[in-house]
Amino acid sequence: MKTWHKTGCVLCAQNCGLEVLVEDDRILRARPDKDNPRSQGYACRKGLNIVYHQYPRDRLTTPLKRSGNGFKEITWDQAINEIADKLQNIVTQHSPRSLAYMGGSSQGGHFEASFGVSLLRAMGSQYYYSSAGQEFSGIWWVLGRMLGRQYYTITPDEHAAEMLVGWGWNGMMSHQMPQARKTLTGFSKDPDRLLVVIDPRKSETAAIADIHLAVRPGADALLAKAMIAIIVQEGWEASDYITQHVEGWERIRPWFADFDCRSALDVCQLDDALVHQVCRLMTTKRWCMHPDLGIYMGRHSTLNSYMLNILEAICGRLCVPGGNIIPGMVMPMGFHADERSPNIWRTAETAMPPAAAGSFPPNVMPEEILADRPDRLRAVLVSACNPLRSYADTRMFEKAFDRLELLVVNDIVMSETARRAHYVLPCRSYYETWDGTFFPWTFPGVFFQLRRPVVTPPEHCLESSQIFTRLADRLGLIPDIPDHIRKAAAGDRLTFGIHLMEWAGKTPDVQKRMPFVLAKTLGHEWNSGALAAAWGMLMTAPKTFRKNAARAGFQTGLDQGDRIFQALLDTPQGLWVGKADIADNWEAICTPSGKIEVFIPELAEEAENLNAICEIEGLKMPPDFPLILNAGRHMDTTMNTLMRNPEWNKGKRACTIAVNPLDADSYGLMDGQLARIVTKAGSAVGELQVSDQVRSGTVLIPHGFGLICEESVYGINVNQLTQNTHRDPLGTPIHRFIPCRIENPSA
Ligand SMILES: Nc1nc2c(c(=O)[nH]1)N[C@H]1C(S)=C(S)[C@@H](COP(=O)(O)OP(=O)(O)OC[C@H]3O[C@@H](n4cnc5c(=O)[nH]c(N)nc54)[C@H](O)[C@@H]3O)O[C@H]1N2
Ligand SMILES: Nc1nc2c(c(=O)[nH]1)N[C@H]1C(S)=C(S)[C@@H](COP(=O)(O)OP(=O)(O)OC[C@H]3O[C@@H](n4cnc5c(=O)[nH]c(N)nc54)[C@H](O)[C@@H]3O)O[C@H]1N2
Ligand code: SF4
Ligand SMILES: [Mo]
Repeated sequence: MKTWHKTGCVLCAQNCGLEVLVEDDRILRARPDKDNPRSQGYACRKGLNIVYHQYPRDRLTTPLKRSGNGFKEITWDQAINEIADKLQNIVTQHSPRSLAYMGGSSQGGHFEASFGVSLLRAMGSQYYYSSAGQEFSGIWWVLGRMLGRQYYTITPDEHAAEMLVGWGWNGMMSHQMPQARKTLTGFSKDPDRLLVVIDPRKSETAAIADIHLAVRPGADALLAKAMIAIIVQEGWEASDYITQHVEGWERIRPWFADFDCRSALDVCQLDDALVHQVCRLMTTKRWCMHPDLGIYMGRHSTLNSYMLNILEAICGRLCVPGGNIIPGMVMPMGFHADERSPNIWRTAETAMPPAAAGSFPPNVMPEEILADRPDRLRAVLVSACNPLRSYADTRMFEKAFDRLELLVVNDIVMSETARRAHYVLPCRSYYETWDGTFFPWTFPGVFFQLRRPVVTPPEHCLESSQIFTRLADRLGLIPDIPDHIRKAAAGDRLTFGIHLMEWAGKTPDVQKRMPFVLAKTLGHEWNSGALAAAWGMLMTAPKTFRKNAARAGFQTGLDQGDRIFQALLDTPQGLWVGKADIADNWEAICTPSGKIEVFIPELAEEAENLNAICEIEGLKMPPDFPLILNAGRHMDTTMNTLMRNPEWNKGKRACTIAVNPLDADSYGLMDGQLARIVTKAGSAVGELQVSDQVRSGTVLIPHGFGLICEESVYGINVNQLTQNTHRDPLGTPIHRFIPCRIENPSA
């Protein structure tokens, strides 16, 4: 019998609602779920092709151990025993600093992170690396300084805005906002609303914009400084708002008061009048901004974020309706890892702080492994990520991983990283187990969907949560759980909760090991550590969420979390679990002054000195690499490394080296022929695409290719062209500004 099941897309952070048709325990196809309150029947081509993700050709079904050049199948007991012993030896012999966990930021599964981080912490290490550390280190660090918390991701409140500014964001292809295409075309078509796009090229989003500022690649910080300066020089800033809510403006105002805007805009290759027009709109309209990888992975990453936030602050657009707001969230995405605190570790070799709300940037990991020091990294637990394709500089990562004494990979497939591991552990896919949505994209509503298993996992597959729990157990890191607590787990959840809290109150370490305790009790009953962790998260949610939940109809009380949990179980399409209030934004700000702090001492010199003259130098390309590679184009045919079966793109031009017609002409290259791209890190040959979407002087290649499928490589692994050292001071890769050249391989 065929049955439709409600679930969600696990491919990107939007997690749009899907319904999947299941027959004989197999997903046949997917359609958008109209009942999902956040996505409301919206889904893109990728989500509709979810079967290709769920049924890859290289699915793992049993634990594997490296043996010579290949792998041999082993039992779970053997895998857990051997890995635990090795971990213990490495940490005892060297130091806890020799251990890292890399994972926890997949777009479909969120609960493993609390287990991975708990295991790491229980073994004495703070070295948690994640994908967030290669996207958001700069912006989250800046938010930590300006608003007081690194996880106060300022989300655009687009529904209440008259103008949406997409800066370095191609939402028509990458989404990154609920119902992105619908929202963007809505802005574009509505005569009363405006879409402004700041992007060097005519992206799919720029193409429908009311105003497109085609900024020179890498010149965003300079442009933002010029825009702030225009506003200051014209006297357009939001004075009342600044007086009331902003601290430090008088101190930094001189950076802009005499700034030479015209020369700066010349360097940015932008029209003075058009930029003035945008500045006027920014000081008269209700607007919000969506910056993205063009800014975060762009040249000057952290400085870009600083400048953009100052711009928003002086226009009075932070923490106001229709502006950029601190969203309501069930749980913060990490913690405030202020590197000035002596309790926060830096990396040993590169002295990098965990600026992305507690996670370190993957870019520094190869140096941390290859370092010549006793406390270098020696053991890495990788889970739900694929560093050997996703992170910069595959060759450096391979070299580093080959030096590890222990590399363990949890995955559903034999990924490129798994192929180099000592142990490969087979996981349940996100359609075979429980997990949830997490990203706070909406305001004032707070959305949550508890995704349930819709098909049975292969017999020997486990959740990463369960794997980490087994390891912690074998390592003796979980306190002995009394019988009455175990038994209570089979009964009423609230009674269990009361017993658990009573025991936790008088037993050391229980609080710190809570994910494991939950997994071994409720998780044992429910066959899911993730589901147990979801219950635990709701039961111990922070006060701000409890308040939001009460506004959404879940009255406060000891059982509030449990009632929300039950409602989520009863509502498979997801639910509004909270309603935020803008007034709480101002209370949330926890800087020393209690206001938005625009003076950041560490960035002051760079910000003050930024001008046309130094940027003319900084933007000059070396003679042997005259072009700029944008290593990471997002299209309907790309999805990180989550779609491994090339058939999903059959007949499509998925992975090309794209250039502008002018550049193709000048190099004597034709659409469809082979071209070679060369960077400092390496070279690759692929199909050339000639397209007006590419800005002259630049080259576009998607990421997420170079995947091995049935022993042949599919597409270009763009990270063989990137260097892990080509990065911002906080570790973010500068993937949008890589010096390169194009050659004719047959010449
Ligand atoms: N189809 C598809 N969608 C995805 C993904 C995917 O793999 N495929 N991945 C998801 C993930 S994990 C993420 S993080 C998001 C990323 O989503 P986006 O950040 O929207 O992705 P990009 O394509 O990098 O878009 C950034 C835009 O920045 C522009 N840009 C490049 N250089 C500069 C510059 O110097 N200045 C400015 N102002 N702009 C510049 C590019 O031309 C591009 O149009 O996408 C998500 N969605
Ligand atoms: N050059 C370049 N590189 C980039 C980017 C770029 O723009 N340019 N963008 C980057 C960005 S924004 C991001 S977010 C990263 C993403 O990089 P990664 O964090 O590596 O994410 P994915 O490619 O999604 O890889 C997820 C891995 O998880 C596995 N997986 C899927 N489901 C499960 C499961 O249920 N359990 C377990 N244990 N594993 C599972 C998949 O098989 C896959 O191997 O890549 C980035 N890499
Ligand atoms: S926008 Fe993202 S979550 Fe939605 S269907 Fe597409 S890939 Fe999936
Ligand atoms: Mo990402």
